[in-house]
Amino acid sequence: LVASMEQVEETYIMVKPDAVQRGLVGEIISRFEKKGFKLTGLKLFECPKELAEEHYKDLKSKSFFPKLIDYITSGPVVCMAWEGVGVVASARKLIGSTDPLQADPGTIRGDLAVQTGRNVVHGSDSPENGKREIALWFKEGELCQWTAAQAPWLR
Ligand code: 3AN
Repeated sequence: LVASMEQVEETYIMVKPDAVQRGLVGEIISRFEKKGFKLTGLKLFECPKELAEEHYKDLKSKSFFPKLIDYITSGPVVCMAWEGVGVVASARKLIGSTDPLQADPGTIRGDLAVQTGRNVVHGSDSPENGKREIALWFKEGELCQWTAAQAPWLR
C-alpha cells in the first residue's frame, strides 16, 4: 500500500544543548533514523536569544520562560527536519513525556533524561508547527529533498 501524499508531514526535531554536551547527538538522531523517517535538514547551530524567544513564544507567560531561553541558548543545538507519514505524532511518541521522570522507558527522554528543564530533545506538536518551526530554524537552501533512488552508488 502506497501512502497518499496528503499524509506526509514534516517535523522540527532539535537536540538540546544538554544532550550535545553529554555526547548524545548520535544516539538521538539514530532513534529517528532507525524508525525509518527521512532526514531532510541537519545542522549544529548556536541559537540567538531572539530565535529562542520566537520558537517558544506560546510559553512567554510561563514562569519558567526566562530559564527555558537561557537553557536553549546555553550551547549549540542540533537542528533537524524530518519527513514522513505521521512523523509529527510518531516523533512525539519516540521522544516521550515532557517530564522525563514520567516518560516511558524506551523513549528518548525516558531513557536519557531526568529533568523537565534538561529534557534533551524538542519535537513539534502539530504538522502546522512543524512547518512553522522548520521555516524558523532553516534558511532556504539548507533543506535537501532526496530519495534513495537518487543515490546510484547504492545500486
Ligand atoms: P514538549 O517539549 O514536551 O512539547 P512543552 O511544549 O509543554 O513540552 O514545553 C516546551 C519546553 O519547555 C519543554 N521541552 C521544557 O524544556 C520546557 N518546560 C516545560 N514545562 C516546564 C517546567 N515546568 N519547568 C521548566 N521547563 C519546562
